[in-house]
Amino acid sequence: MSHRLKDDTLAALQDPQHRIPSTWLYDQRGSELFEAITRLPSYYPTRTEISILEDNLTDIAAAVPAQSLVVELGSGSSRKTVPLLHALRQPAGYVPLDISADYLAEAADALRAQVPNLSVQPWVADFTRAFDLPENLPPHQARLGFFPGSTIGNLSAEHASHLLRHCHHLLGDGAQFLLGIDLDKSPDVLIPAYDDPEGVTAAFNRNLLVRLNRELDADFDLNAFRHEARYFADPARIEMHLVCERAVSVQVAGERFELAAGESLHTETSHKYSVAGFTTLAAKAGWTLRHQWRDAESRFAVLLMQSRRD
Ligand code: AVI
Repeated sequence: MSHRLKDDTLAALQDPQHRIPSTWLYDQRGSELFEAITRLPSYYPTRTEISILEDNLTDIAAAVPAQSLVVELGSGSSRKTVPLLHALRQPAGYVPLDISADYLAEAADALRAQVPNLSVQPWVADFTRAFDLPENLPPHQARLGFFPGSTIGNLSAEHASHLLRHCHHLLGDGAQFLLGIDLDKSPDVLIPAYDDPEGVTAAFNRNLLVRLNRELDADFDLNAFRHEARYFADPARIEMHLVCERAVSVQVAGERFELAAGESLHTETSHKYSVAGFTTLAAKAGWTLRHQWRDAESRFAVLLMQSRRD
């Protein structure tokens, strides 16, 4: 039994907000369902970011110093990382960071096969907390942080700013950071992205209850919970909830909780930024915006930021 999962879940059930950190959505099945989400017609962020990267690879490569070491937060979606590594001028190496050692090793092997002759140094790290880089890095001219997928949007503004500050320190002088952010837009586009007609996001969200039943010896009745995506304008965000359709009594890790009809478990927040708003947040953490690339409808932005000396 994971103590952190247990502590986070019990704390969420004891607190009136019932907020469970979204990292717990990603067990094996959750990761597979998320991968399926990224291919849904209504989930625009992944394909939009890929096409922004593809359309601007030459400009991106020109703006990044030759012999940069690429440090990716997350073990990499080869759909984004491989074209970037191919486009960059003599990348010095690639360091993917991920919390899951198994997933990381698999992804690193797949990448080695697609980008031969590149030093690939997978590194197990939880980037939602303070982390280090390996010591024996290959020689390089500068470091490029790469954080695609708008995953930074799943952090609170406070955590996002800690992470940006930590990366500023870790990547060092002359570093750059290439990062994807999802932009605020009409709920008519956002809600279907997080509540698709195929029901994949609902299954992704409900899978958390399957995980809690399995790993915390809980007895959530899956049929009593409905997936809901809620849009809020200030700060702009989507929240995913599991709403109780009726009063529920549930046992988790030996403790019993009563949930009333209409109460919900808040399982994820996905912040939607403006480039100006994100630039202000990043500036406080030592980063200056150098370039931005967007799609024609301004749904998503890829930002290249430069580290500023403090
Ligand atoms: C991983 N992350 C950027 C996704 C998002 O859009 O916030 C997670 C997700 N949740 C539901 N659909 C996708």
